Amino acid sequence: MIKKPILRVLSGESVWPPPVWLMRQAGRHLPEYRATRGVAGSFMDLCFNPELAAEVTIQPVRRYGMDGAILFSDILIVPWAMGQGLTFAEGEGPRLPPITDAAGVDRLDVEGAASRAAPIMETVRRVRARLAADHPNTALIGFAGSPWTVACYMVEGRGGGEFKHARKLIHQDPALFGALVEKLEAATITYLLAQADAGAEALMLFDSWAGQLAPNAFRKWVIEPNARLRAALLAARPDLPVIGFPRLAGPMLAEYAARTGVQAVGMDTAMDPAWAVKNIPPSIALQGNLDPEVLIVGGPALNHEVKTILRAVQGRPFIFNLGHGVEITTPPEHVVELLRILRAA
Ligand code: 1CP
Repeated sequence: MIKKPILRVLSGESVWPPPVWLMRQAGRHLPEYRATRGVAGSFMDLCFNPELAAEVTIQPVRRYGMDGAILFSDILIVPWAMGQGLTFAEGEGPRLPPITDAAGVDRLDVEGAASRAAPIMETVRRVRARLAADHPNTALIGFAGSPWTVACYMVEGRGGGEFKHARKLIHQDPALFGALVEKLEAATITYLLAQADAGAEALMLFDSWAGQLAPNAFRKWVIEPNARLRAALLAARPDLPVIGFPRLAGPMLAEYAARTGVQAVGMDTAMDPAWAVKNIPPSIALQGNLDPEVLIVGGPALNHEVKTILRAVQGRPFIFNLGHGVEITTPPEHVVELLRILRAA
């Protein structure tokens, strides 16, 4: 059997034209997503409805012919499964009761998390079966948030991007923050291995807020936890590739790539692909990094920006993606145009 293009890249091969998928491809820019979401009810209802979650995972594959299907779920499912409350207020993003002390960390239930996350594994099984039947070249990508990024939400109680409480806590009470990360790591390993058992063919670790940290804090709270996660996954599933995405890491991306053991690194919008080609070990694949705003604009700008990225990474194991998630206002025709440009490369 011929290996799927994304899995070939993740095993170190340069595949050209490069395979493609987009972060947040299964979201609100698609009318069929909004329709399914309307049937499901809330965002959490959709995440925990395996039939509808499998449907929205497949939607961008069906419409665009993506090489990757990203599991429809969220990075905040792990804290929810550990017993921290979670709601998504419409139009306002996630809300969690913030963890501020040792009692809050003690209450987190690592052992019970797996059974609470079981419906997500049913989604994975259904998607994998449907890909096998209808889209045999598309790889199913499972994911979790990395400990630093998920802990940011757990401590802050909400999103928004600054996470000043978490950034203070790592200096005020590193032992408390370390205890939180330790529990989060344990639950995340179990959660990711369950996805692999259910049929995920590659895993992605989203560290969206990695770029908040100074270099030493980045080493301690981004590189070390992701390296430990990677090692635990490797011990249990030696052939399962992992993509790491420490967003806005800047030059720390090189150290992350060299030390975590991931098979690919995601480049955010601000990363220069030519810099990454020079500074990331050549055995590690690159993924990224078109500015999501360019996909909204389309036309000659889209063509020019895509070709600039392709020129920089040609010859490398490379997966095309955006530098961050697809924006809600992205016209689906522009995604079709993007795939046309890539397939002709
Ligand atoms: O109303 C809706 O439909 C909810 C919007 C939404 C969606 C579509 C949220 C709430 N999460 C998701 C799905 C999601 N989130 C996926 C699977 C679908 C896909 O990618 O196609 C994935 C992989 C994520 C990952 C995720 N969630 C990240 C990491 C990637 C990134 O964007 O940086 C983060 C930071 C989250 C938290 C989150 N979930 C949802 C929102 C609005 C947010 C951001 C909150 C904030 O502003 O900090």
